[in-house]
Amino acid sequence: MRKIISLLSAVVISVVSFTGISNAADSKKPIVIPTHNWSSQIVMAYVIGGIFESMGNNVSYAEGVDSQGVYESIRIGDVSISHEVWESAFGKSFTTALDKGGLLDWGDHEARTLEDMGYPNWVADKGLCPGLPDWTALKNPDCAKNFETPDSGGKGRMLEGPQTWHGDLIPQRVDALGLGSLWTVKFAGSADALWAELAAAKKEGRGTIIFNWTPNFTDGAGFTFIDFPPYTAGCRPEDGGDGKCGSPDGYLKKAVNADFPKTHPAAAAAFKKMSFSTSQIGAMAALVDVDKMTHQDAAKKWLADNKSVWQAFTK
Ligand code: TMO
Repeated sequence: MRKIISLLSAVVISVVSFTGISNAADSKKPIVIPTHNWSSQIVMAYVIGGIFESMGNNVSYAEGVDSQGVYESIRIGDVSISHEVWESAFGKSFTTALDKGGLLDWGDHEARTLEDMGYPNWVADKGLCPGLPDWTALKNPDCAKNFETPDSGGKGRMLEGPQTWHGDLIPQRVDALGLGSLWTVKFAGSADALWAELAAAKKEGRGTIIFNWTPNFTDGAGFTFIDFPPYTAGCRPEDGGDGKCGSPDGYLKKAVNADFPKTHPAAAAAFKKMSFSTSQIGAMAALVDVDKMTHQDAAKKWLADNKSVWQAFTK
C-alpha cells in the first residue's frame, strides 16, 4: 500500500509539474544567442532567433563571442544557448563546462562533422601531390615544394583557420608525424581568409592545403579532406596523447544554460527538437559565402524557404 501511495503521489506530482511546465509562458527576458566567426553559425543564430521570435520571445545577440569561452559564458548565464558545438574544435571546452555544472547537453543535430586539413580537388587533378588524400603523400619533398608560398621559408605551407579554433593542434600534428622539416603551418585571421586563399591558389595554379570543415558551402564544390591516422580518444597532446592523429568523425551539439528550460520552457522545448542536416547547414553557409548575402538576410531567406522544416520544431 505504501508503495502504491508513493507511486500515485509520484504520478500526481509529475502530472502537475508536466502541465505546469507546458502551460508556463516564456519569460520576456531576451534569449541571448552568441555569434562566432564562421558563416553557418552566424546564419543559424539568426535562424534560431527568428524561430524564437515567431513564438513570441525576445532575442538578443551576443556578437563575436569567443568560441571556446562561450561555454563558460553559458554556464554562468551570460549567454542562453549554443547551437553549433563542433566536437573537434570545442568538445573539450564544452565538456569542461558540462562537468562544472550550469550547462546542459541539449542534444545533437542530425549532421555529423569533420574539421580538418584538406585541398580543392583540382590540386590532386593537377598531380601536385601524388598519393593524396593519404597523409603519407605529404612526406614527399616533391609534393611539399608545390605548396611553397613567399612566407613559408622554403617549406610547403598549410593554412590553418584562426588560432582560437584549435590552438596549436595542427602544428603539433605536423611535428608529431615527422612532417616539420617539409611543412609549416600559418594561421588565417578569419574564415574569409581561407576562402580567399582557395580563390588565389586556383587563379595562380599553385597547390594549397587549408583547414576546412563539413557541413560547409564547400561540400558540393570538390574539396577533399586528408586522411590522417584515425582519431582515438586521448590521442591529442592536450589529452596526453602523442598527437599523431586526425580529427574525429564528430558530433554537432546544442547546449543551454541550466536555467533556460525553466525561464523559457517553450523555447527550450523547441530548441531541443531543432536538428539541422548537412545539406541544410551547408545551404546556410552558401547563402553568405557563395551568394554574398548578409547573415541576417540569409537567415530571413532560409526561414522563408523552409517554413515546414522549422515550424515543426515549435509544435
Ligand atoms: C568550428 N569550425 C566549424 C570552424 O570548425
